Amino acid sequence: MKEYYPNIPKIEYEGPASKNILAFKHYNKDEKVMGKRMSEHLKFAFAFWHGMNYDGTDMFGGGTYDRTFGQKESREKAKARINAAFELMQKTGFEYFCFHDVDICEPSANLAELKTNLLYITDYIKEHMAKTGIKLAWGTANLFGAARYQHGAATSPYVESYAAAACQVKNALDATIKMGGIGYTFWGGREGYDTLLNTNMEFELDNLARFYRMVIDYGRSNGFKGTFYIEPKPKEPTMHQYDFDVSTSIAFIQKYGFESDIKLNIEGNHASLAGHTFEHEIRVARINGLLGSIDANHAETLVGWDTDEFPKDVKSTALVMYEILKNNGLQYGVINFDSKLRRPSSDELDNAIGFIVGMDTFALGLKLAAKIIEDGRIDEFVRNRYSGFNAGIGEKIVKGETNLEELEEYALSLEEKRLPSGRQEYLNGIINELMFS
Ligand code: XUL
Ligand code: CO
Repeated sequence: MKEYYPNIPKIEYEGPASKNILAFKHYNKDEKVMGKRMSEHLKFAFAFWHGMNYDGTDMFGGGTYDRTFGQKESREKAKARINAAFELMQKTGFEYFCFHDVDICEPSANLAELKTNLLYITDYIKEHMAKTGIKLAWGTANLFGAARYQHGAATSPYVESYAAAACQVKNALDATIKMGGIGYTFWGGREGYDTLLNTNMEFELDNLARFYRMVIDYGRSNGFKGTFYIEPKPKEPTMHQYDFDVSTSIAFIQKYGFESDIKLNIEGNHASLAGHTFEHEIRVARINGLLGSIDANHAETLVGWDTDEFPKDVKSTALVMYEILKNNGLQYGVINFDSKLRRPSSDELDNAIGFIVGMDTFALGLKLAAKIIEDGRIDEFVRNRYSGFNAGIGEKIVKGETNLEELEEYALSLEEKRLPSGRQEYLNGIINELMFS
């Protein structure tokens, strides 16, 4: 079989002192952190769309890196892309991958062709999966690229678009089931609106729920035992998206009764676009028992759009991994590299370097999160902050054994006094200390 990346060796762990750009400095997959191997904590998944397809094209100019695999658009190119992807995944140590229907096939002129192409290519991918042991994390359908979704897919006012979306999701879910995926993602890039002046929001949301119900019923009756995820994003491409953030999505999940089938796939850059931190979104999902999977990337917060940068900020990955450790791991999902190269990063080594540095950033984050938990000062500080609710009137509040009259009486008996400090500066100092000790 042709080697696509002869200049990229199998990436090994060489330790923090290594200066080799093609080696892990911190991600040591068999090293144990809090009793579990790093690779169990960090189930990295490779995303076809950014890892293989995106060529650097932006609003102002064409591609800057070669993603042709030496072929013109054809089935041969689609196969070459699969070969190259599995080579790169093996060399960089991915154990999972994720796909959109259109990422893995040759271009399809219509839905019938897409169905045929998907059937063909998934047979081909399954051969690679069997040879390499690499597994499918999740699949999804691209319901945003084609003109037929210009007004939305499952929230379109046009039944033709709705049915087309149903057809695409049915086939993408069949492909996911066929390849043994552990999840299926709904990301609603066009599920939203640009102006309320032409939109029946209530009808669109009810229709979206009817759509998800049909997909879940179809999946369950065809042997899919995995988790469905909603991936929140507030905007882009649509002005206002219905899956705005985790809280909004949870309200939707609860309103339509999807709690037992749908969890959240949370993405770092989407969190920033919604005005939240990545760890905030994960915390909201986790305390509601709805943490599914994550899409790992970082925002460039100085610009207002989705830049999908490779993970680079250790403090952020530490706070993310802290949430994941507190959740006893990602029980329903993976850490998917929905991350892409900067346009000027056009050398053939850059993609591999992006993965190495991204994985190292998560490994450092995991170690720092474990240190924060083992050190215990931060958890203890938080516990103590609420200790007034452990006894007396506080305990009665928690147990639901008091009322406004009793609280009034208690409040009137108090003398005004200064409250304890929140000590944010001290807590920031602990993170710095643990980071560099
Ligand atoms: C878009 C995005 C998608 C989803 C899958 O911002 O993140 O690639 O992850 O459709
Ligand atoms: Co994503």
